Amino acid sequence: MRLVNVSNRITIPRRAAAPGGLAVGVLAAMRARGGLWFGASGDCVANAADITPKLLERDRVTYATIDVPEELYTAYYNGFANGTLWPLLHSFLGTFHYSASEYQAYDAVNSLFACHLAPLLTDTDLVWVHDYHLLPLAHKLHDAGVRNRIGFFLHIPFPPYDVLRALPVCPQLMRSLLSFDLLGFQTQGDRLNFLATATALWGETVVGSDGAVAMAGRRTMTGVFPIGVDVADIEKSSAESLKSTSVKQMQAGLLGMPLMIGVDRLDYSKGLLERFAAYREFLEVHPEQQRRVVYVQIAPLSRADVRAYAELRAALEQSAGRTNGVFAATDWTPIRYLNRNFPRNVLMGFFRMARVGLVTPVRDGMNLVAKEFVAAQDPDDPGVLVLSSLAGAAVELEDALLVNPYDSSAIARAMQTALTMPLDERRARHRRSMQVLRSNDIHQWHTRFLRALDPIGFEHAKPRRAAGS
Ligand code: ADQ
Repeated sequence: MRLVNVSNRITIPRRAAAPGGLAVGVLAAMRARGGLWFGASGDCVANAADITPKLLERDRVTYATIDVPEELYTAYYNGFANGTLWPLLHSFLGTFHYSASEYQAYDAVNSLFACHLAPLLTDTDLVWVHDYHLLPLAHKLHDAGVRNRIGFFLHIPFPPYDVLRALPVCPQLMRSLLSFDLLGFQTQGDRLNFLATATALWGETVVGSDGAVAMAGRRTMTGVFPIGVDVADIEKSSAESLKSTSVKQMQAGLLGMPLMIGVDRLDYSKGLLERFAAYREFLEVHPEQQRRVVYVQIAPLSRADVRAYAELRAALEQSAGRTNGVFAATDWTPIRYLNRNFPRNVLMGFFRMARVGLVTPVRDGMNLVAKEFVAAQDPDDPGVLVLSSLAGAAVELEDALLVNPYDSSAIARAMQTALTMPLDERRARHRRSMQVLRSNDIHQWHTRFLRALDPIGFEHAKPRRAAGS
């Protein structure tokens, strides 16, 4: 059995990739199992007729990419995927828009994916499709004659039907999801929203007591597979990278002050404006903390061509500038706001030296940063995680300081609690959280999903661990 992962973009070795949780998770599965990873290259081709997949073999993984015509890709990616589905699935109806032509482009790019992936498949391949960019892909693969088992994992939330039905093509997309053999969700809440939508559209009889949806002779299983992190790898790399130049520079810049850190793609779902407001309130309510703490917010630009993201970027710069204007001293900058990527091991080193991790999305499927922050801590002197109760990670990380991300006073209080928490309590919370992370790490995530997708094929294909994975 060969694993075939399909995602909008893929992480090609030695090419700089934008950070993102999906790529981190899929890369771990590919490193452990080998196989084929198929997606768009990010480069353009003049005509769809000229597309030929480019293949690259590295360490038992075949990376296959296609170039997509620019106009089509923009309407698919910036338009329907990130202007329509991303806000809708995160329940942001105010940011959501719909355009029939963008939906057509989305549908057409899914057809292109299917038409170029189908010839690369063999009969025994297990196909695993990732995320909202590719909802119709199994349907398109069936049209192209593919009969393999195909699973789908949604990395982001699945909203209630009352939100989803704002989308004019909701019934078509829901229907095409039933071409998958298995649908995986981050939390039970997401799965139940999906099943309630199926019931609303097609009646109660389509949903079985085991959570499978049966329609027109097909049966689609559903399951909950919360994504995890590579705990052992993060423990090791976070400790080792304390010796790296970037981490030492950060340490020196703290001048002995505790570090509060936030690391998020620059996205309106991550609650950054609310977090900046909470930090301002924290400095007002606790003037004794002024010049006693450093807040570093790392937020690499993401989807910069989508209007809502450009607007958010401007608003964040204004907000950070206002806080620094009001509170900065000649020897202290209240917010250090960095729009750039860092190598993964350096980021884990930053987490390890931080006293407080701020992860306060207003909505998030899971949030890997929350789990990475916990895994990176020194167990003898661990930092404290302040975590949004509206992130999927809050289901597992009950020992974080859970906050409502819209409540700036609650976040400000949690910042103070975290900074003043006694060592014993920090250690106890960290120990319990680590047990949770270890019992559901990244290897268990892909193992559980693939076993559910094909129990028989799975038992015949043993994973391998690549060096360093
Ligand atoms: P994302 O929305 O991208 O993921 P998240 O889960 O936090 O969010 O993953 C981001 C990843 O990028 C983390 O591994 C983080 O370390 C990395 N990263 C962030 N900023 C970085 C920087 N400046 N430099 C380098 N790396 C950086 C989507 C969903 C989430 C879900 C994941 C995985 O939105 O809810 O958890 O997929 O399923």
